Amino acid sequence: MSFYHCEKKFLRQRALLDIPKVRELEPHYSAMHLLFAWLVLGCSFCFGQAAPINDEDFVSYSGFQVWKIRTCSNEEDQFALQMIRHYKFEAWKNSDAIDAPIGVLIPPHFLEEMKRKLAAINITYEVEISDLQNAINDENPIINVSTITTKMAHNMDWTSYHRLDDIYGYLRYLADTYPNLVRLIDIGTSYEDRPLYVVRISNSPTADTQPAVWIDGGIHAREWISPALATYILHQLVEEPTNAGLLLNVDWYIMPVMNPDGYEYTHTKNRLWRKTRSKTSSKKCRGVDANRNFGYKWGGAGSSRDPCAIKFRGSNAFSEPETLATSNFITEKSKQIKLYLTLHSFGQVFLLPWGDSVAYPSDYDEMKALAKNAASKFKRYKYRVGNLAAVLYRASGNSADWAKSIGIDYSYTVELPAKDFILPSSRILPVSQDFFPALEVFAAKVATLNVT
Ligand code: 0X9
Ligand code: ZN
Repeated sequence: MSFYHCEKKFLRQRALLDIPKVRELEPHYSAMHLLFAWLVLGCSFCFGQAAPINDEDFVSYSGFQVWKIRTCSNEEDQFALQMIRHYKFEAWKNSDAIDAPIGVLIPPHFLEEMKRKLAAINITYEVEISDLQNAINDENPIINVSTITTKMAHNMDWTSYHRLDDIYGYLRYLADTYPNLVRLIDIGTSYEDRPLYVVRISNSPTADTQPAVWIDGGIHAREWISPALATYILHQLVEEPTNAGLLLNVDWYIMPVMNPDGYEYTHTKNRLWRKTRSKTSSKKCRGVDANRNFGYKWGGAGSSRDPCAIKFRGSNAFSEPETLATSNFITEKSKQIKLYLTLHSFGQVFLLPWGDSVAYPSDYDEMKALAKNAASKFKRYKYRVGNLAAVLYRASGNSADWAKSIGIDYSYTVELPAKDFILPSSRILPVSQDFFPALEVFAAKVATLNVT
């Protein structure tokens, strides 16, 4: 990022903010700072909090804006984060890195107040989305009529985001049409009783003997590009003969939608829902962040014990039927699965363990070399590669850390390209086509590994 907007403002600002010269990167506030922030921010939050919504009502984001706040120093960064926490706004991608802009979702009735507060301390921002509901309405135009009227055996395409029925219909279609290659495995049911499906692709005559790649999508309900890419990968591996080389000596396990209840909920009620849909100890708040619910370092930094928080870790590790079924299946196949890949959005980054703290596995360099090699295949979008906690933020209980911890040597989280969670459906194909060649690198590596 360029720091041109940062010039010549520090002195005036330091006086305004009254913040000490040295601050830690991690949030750390003295009572004085908190009191001061409280005074600067005022107490509008005490009165202005939105009324609790009925969980079954449709949530409109009309008038909501997404801002990118650009900070110039740790002090500003911490101050902006403190302000976001104070107002209980949702921060999108508040990377700990000082040069990363902070995305923040601002409800309409706070817009003016925020403008004033940021102007008072001279912090700059850009309005990235001026009306979130408009962006949501434009994201996924009605599926084109020809798909519905032609008598296709499935409704899937990669020019629109599809409901779960279409996705599951496509998985069944693949299993029925290519029985020698594809098996649909029902690994359990979600909290709301939807099936949890894994697709196995294997051209080996003896099942489960080849080294395998695991790919999952849709852990986070609102990251629609993730299941879209997972189904695109299925399509390419199964239906595109030129990709036959990727099936040589390698099996694939692909779970396109790990959190089907949440996914459906984002289509019907709340486009920005992230979690599962289970009941919690709070009557008001449902759902667990499935990517904080896995059983390695569960409950640590970057996860919340508050059932209303978007990073709620759950009452215990694997409290959710979705994470439990997935982890049981992967554990059962852990000798075979050599590479774990979980698809998220957004950020254009390959994240490597560990995510609970800034710590690196002993084979980090090798993991990183493979990811860099895979990322070098991307032509349209450039990805960064690095340790989760260092590049992004801490995320204890995430699935990729857990996969690494059970001995799957190559374990990655990918944050796909997008500016925010709303990505027009016209971008599904460009993102997917750009991503697919990276799998050649992964498959080639996995093919060399022994199933022990
Ligand atoms: O916070 C998360 O769970 C992920 N980011 S997201 O915006 N998609 O929610 C990052 C988790 C990274 N996890 C691992 N490195 N395994
Ligand atoms: Zn995610």
